[in-house]
Amino acid sequence: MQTILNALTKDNVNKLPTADKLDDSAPSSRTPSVHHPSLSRRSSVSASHPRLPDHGPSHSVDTTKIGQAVVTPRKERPQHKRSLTGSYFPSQKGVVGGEEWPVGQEATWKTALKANDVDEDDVQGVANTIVRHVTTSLARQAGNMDTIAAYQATALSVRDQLIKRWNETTSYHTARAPKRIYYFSIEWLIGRSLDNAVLNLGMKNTYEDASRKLGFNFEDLLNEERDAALGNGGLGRLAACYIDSMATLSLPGWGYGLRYNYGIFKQMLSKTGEQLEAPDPWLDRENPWEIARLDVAYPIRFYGNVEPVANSDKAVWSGGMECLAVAYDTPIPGYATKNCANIRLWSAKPVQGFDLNSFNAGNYEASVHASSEVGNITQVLYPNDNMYQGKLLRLQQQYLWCSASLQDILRRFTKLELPWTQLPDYICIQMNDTHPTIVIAELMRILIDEEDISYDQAWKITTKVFAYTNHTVLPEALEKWEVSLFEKLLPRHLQIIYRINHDFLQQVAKRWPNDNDRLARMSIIEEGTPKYVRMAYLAIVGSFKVNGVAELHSQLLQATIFKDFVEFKGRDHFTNVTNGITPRRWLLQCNPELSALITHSLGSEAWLTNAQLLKNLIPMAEQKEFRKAFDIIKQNNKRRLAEVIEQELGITLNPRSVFAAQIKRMHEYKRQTLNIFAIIHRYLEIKKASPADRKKIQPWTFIFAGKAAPGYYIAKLVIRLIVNVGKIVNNDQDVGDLLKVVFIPDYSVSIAEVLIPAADISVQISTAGTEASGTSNMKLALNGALLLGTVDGANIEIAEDAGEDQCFMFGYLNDQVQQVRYNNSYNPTPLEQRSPELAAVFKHIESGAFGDAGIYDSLLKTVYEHDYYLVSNDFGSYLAAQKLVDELWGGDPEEWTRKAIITSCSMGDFSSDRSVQDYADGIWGVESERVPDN
Ligand code: NBG
Repeated sequence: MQTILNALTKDNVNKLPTADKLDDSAPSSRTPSVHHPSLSRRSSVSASHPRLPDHGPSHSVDTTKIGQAVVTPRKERPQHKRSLTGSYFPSQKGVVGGEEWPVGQEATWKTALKANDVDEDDVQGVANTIVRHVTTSLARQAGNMDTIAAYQATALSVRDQLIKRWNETTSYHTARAPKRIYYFSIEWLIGRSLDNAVLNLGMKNTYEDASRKLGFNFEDLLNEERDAALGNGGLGRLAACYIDSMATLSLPGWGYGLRYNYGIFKQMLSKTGEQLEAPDPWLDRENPWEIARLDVAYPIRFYGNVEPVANSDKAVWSGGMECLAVAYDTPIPGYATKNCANIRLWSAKPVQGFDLNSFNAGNYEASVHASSEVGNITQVLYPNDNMYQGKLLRLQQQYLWCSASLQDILRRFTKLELPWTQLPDYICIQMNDTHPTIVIAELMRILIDEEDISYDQAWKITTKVFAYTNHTVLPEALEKWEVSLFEKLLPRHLQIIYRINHDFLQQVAKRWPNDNDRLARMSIIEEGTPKYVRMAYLAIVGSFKVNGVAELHSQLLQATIFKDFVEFKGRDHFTNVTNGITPRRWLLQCNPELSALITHSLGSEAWLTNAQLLKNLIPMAEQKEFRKAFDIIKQNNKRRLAEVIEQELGITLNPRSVFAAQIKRMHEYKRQTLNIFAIIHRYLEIKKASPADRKKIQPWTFIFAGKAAPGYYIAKLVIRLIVNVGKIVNNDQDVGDLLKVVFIPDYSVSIAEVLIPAADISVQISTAGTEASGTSNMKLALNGALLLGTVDGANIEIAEDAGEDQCFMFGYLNDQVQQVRYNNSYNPTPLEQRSPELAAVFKHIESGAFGDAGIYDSLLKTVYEHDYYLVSNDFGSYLAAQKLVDELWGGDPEEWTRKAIITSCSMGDFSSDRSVQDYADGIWGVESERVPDN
């Protein structure tokens, strides 16, 4: 960190005000102290997963019994076709993994099973399976084929491979009964699956050959796939990277989520640059990656009445509306392992196809109406990122998802026939943000009301099962539900939450007698009109571990929004796990040439499962030949992107310009504003320059991509400004190749895969203290983009690992932000004073240069007044950092490439394998359970 700070003090990088310009109360240190010992992402804390005190380690799985029957023999039970875990061959004799063949003739089964086996490099065998799907699943013939059909048949063939592994993994884990991790995420931003699946299976070449021999180019097939876009941004993509790593690390675990009929909206732009939103009916064409489990369905209740049961903690919840949650599985293959994880997504279905009462009354229309109301629950993903919206339907989504997932998990657990007290020895549930927090109350309800466990015992069990990851400190993103809404929809859960809060506050009061302020601050129920349930507080109280997603963020959580809880629960309750990204998708898949260079130079593919090996390539940065190879790859990737942009948007790019990418959701805190205002500044400078001076100016291409929440007016205005600046700048003869501004509409995982390998500069410029981590910063750095960023989120750790010399850091530090913000609001100075350059930019916008003067008034006003995100305060410093980029780009291209290589090869610690292993060791207490190779 120290060296980052040294770099920051260089006059030309950072025009930070000196301490005396700030109020005395401003902290004098500019060092965000991110080195609390318990906060290191590298600390693989010794397993601290909970075990109930009355059940010592002797009750954990006995590893010497591996491969043998589960400890407790199962009782005789009626025969069933297969278990709800999806295991093919459940034991019928009361012993999981028993010796006896379960159904029919063993030899016939085994021969049939073998007949479907295909070797990894058997091109004809793979072609056979593809053609089988063409003729059977799709009912087509060779003369009646197009690329869509070829894609679908190929995907189904790959899916066969996945299902085989899925079955083996499930059977193996069922037999071994290890502790399992369940990752609850309301968003799964998977993107496409075909390329990733064949790479992880190690069968890409085989599939390429087979499809070529069948008359199709594999690349064309890949492009037929529609993204599975069940997420808004970083949070949903993180879940997708983590499940890839869970599979790759052979951890026993599943993801749980919702099967929305509509993913994140499709973004289009109007002629005047406004964002338009269209639905994304991604399931319109069949989704070959999912397996419908129509037999795995759980009842879910909403509304209704609660009757207490006398002399007990129990209550009976009845009436209201019942529906079903039906399971759909998406197998997720690990890399270089047979293990296959699963994402189980729920779809809401009516209990019956019609409402019998209405039917009897002859009211056919009403009976159908009731079904469509239920179907609405899983209709659409809420399109908000880092923004909370308290809609009833959203709470319905959350409860349906949590209740169904928990019923599924508990069903699996009850098969082991162990006492409930051992639940925490067998399952851990990781809550990806507060969206699944209701699951805490749901487990309490099931244990108390359905399993006859006392409240106190239930609470003891429950608080050892859950861990909670916080992803934001932004107040507008913290979930709190109106009590009245909760009471209507989930009356029993509200009672349980009241009881949890009551007991919790009693303990607080005991510790801090007469501190009513503290009680009000810490209460899970926010008093007022209306009253709210604070979900983050419930998550903290009901979990055994809480983590943030980067060192600074974890530290801020503890120092600010969760400070009282740190005092109450102790520091050990809180920890950090810095986010990570999967190197399989974000290097192997998206940047095949760079991957090949790395594999060639390291002499093996081991880096794909041990990303730390990348650092062995750092010395290669000193070799001219290697630099040349690296540079050629970057040029190729830039050309590829330029071609796509030319084709799709008609903008011609200069591949020799600096490609600077800011690709993320549109949000004020991420400050696309700062970037577009700096672009306008650059534009004005070019216009002012003489022809001779223009020759000295370095060429830049600024690339933006990202969606704005449909109701986020200011964010949408920023898109409009970017698009309209592009229209003017890109067509200005004076500017030529020196500056291009591109807004790529409808950002998606697939677009990211083309953009990221082509970037020279990674623009990560959030106001310090606002971006919890960021993950595009990791993806871009891994692909050799240099970091142009603020001292925020994971930027800090990236700069530490790559070395600050490789990065261009600027801007106010977190400790200073409060004070500057206060001054902006309460001791405001005119914009001209805060930043004359920015004032000139605003004048130009107001002159109508980018559309009618006035359109952007409300956007500019956010900076003129209050400037909550410090755009004006950081503007000069941002320009200065860009100037350094100019100098390096124009002055020393070899040095640039050297820095790019060092950056890329220093990103080993940002592999999601490292993050997930940290969770497994430090929080979940689960171990690898690798399916044997044969
Ligand atoms: C986002 C943060 C990002 C972070 C991702 C994944 C939410 C609520 N938070 O900085 O803004 O990288 O989570 O942790 O979506």
